Amino acid sequence: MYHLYYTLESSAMCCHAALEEIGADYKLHSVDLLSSLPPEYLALNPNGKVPTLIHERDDGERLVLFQSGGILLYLADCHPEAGLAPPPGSSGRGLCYQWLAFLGEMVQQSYMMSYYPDRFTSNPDGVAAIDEKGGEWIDILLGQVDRALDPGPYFLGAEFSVCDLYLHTLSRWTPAGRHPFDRFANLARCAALVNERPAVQRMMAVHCE
Ligand SMILES: N[C@@H](CCC(=O)N[C@@H](CS)C(=O)NCC(=O)O)C(=O)O
Repeated sequence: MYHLYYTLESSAMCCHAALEEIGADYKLHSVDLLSSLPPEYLALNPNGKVPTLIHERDDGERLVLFQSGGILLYLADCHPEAGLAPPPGSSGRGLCYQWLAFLGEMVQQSYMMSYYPDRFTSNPDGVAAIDEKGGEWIDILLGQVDRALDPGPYFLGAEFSVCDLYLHTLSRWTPAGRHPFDRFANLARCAALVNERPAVQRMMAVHCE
């Protein structure tokens, strides 16, 4: 049994979609990021972020995981029959590690600079410049991903993987129309393709009713 701690339209979307792809038994637990988080949640995820996954394993262990990239790979490993990642040791798996790390460490961080610029400086006069720089980085990095998705349609060519679920989640991060994905044809095509998957549609029905 899995427990996913989530907030609507957050990084948890890709993990939620992966649970749907697998057809696993899971429960959703809503986390209110706008209120101060209870100590019980901070004990699970000391960063005070979502997602957090708890896996009550068949061997009796209760595993707690945070960071969506790690959660996605763990789920892919526990359920190889779902075909969410190429086998460990394959070249496809290497690329899967690369792109998940790139999306999490680089692309997501540039979004953070743009949406939470005050977190990157103690100088109030520097906030606008960090937001601007974040936007520049988003363009540079999404451009790189767009080239990697040519010819695609997925990160790993013809083979769908958890990298595409992560990308689909990032494609939703366009508050007030900022940094829209449709400037990048291959990105937009990949996100649209992922969006059509029945499992992703079930996840979207919860997050974006
Ligand atoms: N790289 C992390 C990022 C998690 C993250 O930043 N989640 C956001 C929601 S999309 C969050 O919890 N934000 C609350 C905050 O930063 O205070 C992951 O993918 O799990």
